[in-house]
Amino acid sequence: MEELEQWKEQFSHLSNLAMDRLREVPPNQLYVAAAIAIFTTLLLFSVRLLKRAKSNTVVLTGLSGSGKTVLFYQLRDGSTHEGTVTSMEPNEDTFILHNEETRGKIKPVHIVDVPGHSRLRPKLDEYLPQAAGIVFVIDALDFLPNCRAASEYLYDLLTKGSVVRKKIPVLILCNKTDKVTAHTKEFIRRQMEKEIDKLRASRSAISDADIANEFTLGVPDEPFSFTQCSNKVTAADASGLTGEISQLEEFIREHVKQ
Ligand SMILES: Nc1nc2c(ncn2[C@@H]2O[C@H](COP(=O)(O)OP(=O)(O)O)[C@@H](O)[C@H]2O)c(=O)[nH]1
Ligand SMILES: [Mg+2]
Repeated sequence: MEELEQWKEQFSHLSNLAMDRLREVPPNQLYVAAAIAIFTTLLLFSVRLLKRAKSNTVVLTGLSGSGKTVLFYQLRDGSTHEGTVTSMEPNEDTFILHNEETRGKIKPVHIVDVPGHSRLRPKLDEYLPQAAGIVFVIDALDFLPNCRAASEYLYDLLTKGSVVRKKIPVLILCNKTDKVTAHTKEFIRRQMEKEIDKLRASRSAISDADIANEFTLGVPDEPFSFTQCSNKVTAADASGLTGEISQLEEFIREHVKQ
């Protein structure tokens, strides 16, 4: 009991001291201090809000003709909109996934379909920093002739500062699997790993002049594998044409939480 009294006394003594100190400080300084404290709190709060608000963006990208626009419409409307003119501008919208409309899900996703045309690739840099996930669409039918170009494009993505630093997950989406001649995702993954392995050797030789690739890929002296990336890289199948996009929807939902 006595100890408690002692503690109380000491506490009131200390708080009196603190109050005396505060009274000594000119009121102007107090106001400034309070203003700074409020301002920082608000700033931190809005940064958190902004971060949260931005994290529903998923970027669809890949070479031209791989099927991004068809996938975009499937996700939004559940149909392909075949016959619409190929847009050279990014397709972008915020919506509730068509397949989820009936399931009572309410969190909309922001999907951006960035055309693979090289002239428009700088557009990607605008969207990547806010992406919760990147879907890299591959034409699994016409894969072999495009393997090198697709691998180069993916290499550039996986070495971009904005992608590596934030460890944005990447889904290699092998599209057009409605046709029996489509290559499997395992095959596509392996071929791309081989191609990136070659690219890695040739790019590091010219890396001094190369400023676009901010990071290097893989482990030196080991054959390249996507598992070595700091980003999580997975592969999945889809057919935008027939609407088999469940693995794509799963990826989106995994990274854009309800
Ligand atoms: N067989 C098949 N063809 C597809 C599929 N998705 C898209 N295509 C065709 O591929 C072409 C390019 O599609 P598009 O969405 O415009 O590709 P983008 O350039 O990546 O936007 C079109 O002729 C589509 O009909 C698919 O899942 N299966
Ligand atoms: Mg398109």
